[in-house]
Amino acid sequence: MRIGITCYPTYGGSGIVATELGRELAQRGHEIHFISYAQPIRLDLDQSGIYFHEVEVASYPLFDYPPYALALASKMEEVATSARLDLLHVHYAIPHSVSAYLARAMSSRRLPFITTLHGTDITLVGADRGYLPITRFAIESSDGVTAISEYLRQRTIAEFEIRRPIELIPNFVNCEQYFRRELPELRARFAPDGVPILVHLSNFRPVKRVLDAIEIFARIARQRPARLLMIGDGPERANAEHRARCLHVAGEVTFVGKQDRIHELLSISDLMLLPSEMESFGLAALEAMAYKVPAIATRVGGLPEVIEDGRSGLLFPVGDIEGMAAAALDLLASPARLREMGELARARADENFCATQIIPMYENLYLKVLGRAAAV
Ligand code: GMT
Repeated sequence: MRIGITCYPTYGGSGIVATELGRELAQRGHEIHFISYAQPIRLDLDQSGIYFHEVEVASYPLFDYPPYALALASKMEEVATSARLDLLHVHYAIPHSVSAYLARAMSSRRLPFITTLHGTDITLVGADRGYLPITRFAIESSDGVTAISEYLRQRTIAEFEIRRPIELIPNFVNCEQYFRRELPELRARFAPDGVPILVHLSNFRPVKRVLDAIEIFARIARQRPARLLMIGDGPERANAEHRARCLHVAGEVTFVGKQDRIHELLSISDLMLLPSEMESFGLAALEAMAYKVPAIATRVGGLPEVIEDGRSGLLFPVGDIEGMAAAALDLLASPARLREMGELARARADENFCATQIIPMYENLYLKVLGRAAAV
């Protein structure tokens, strides 16, 4: 199939899922055309079957807000015609599904579109009264809709009063490429004295409660030597650095910024801290689990669908800094239990979230939307 994929190209779960999906689909022989305002991070244009089309948003003194959604719609239609796309698959409802709706209406060829809901497009942005009606309209108008967790599926149906079917297709990792490597030199660079390494990976937005990660770590570091790797960047980074200084752990916390090397950094980590206010899925936790790094996370959104509490990780109420710190200290004091939890985390990823299981679900949906397969 020839598929146009649109996503936010910046550092964020939905863009990563869309990019990985495109890469997997291209490997399976499909032709994938990314359409966005910038090349998505993690996208390798040298991979056969992958193309990138940049959306340029012309400005004009009259425009306080350049109309990206319209420029995107025009580009989608143009690419669909020139590359003879079978369908569009947009990630994150706003504004991508509205642009796809316009492209479909403009196109002289049949151009169905699928919307994948990722989380904040429903829970924060879409729930805003200013966006709710258009989000609901775009969801109802899509030819196929998927949500990345059962939590998000149910919440979308309830809050947006959606009457059409929404399919659950969970996020995934490539289980062949995502595996723990032994990297003693790199590990020694971050933890020279062989102490355990905790890790936080996010876009440092307020919803991630990055300061809680620092608070939790400070309580751990008061009791035992440890290091914290902070991977990612975003609005809360300066506050997090400041809090680390205030809590006298700046020397033990390394902010590495946005990273392409997460394979290596997760390989040298022992335990993830993911104290988010909300996660519709928690891709960072799944990626860590593939590297045998269990997460201490919050019992919110779709996280309980990813992490089995007490088995492949531990779940706590939002803001329970003391509870999360105590649990981390217990685990670090028992390397055998930590190792076992890491193994179970990997097994959970293997059994439920490998690309080999998930990509065919998308392919089946594409065929269904194209009318080439019997409706399920
Ligand atoms: O969490 C963010 O701020 C980024 C956001 C996105 O759309 O890029 O992440 C959402 O999608 C990810 C991929 O499906 C999920 O793993 C995240 O849980 C979800 N974030 C939230 O629901 C807050």
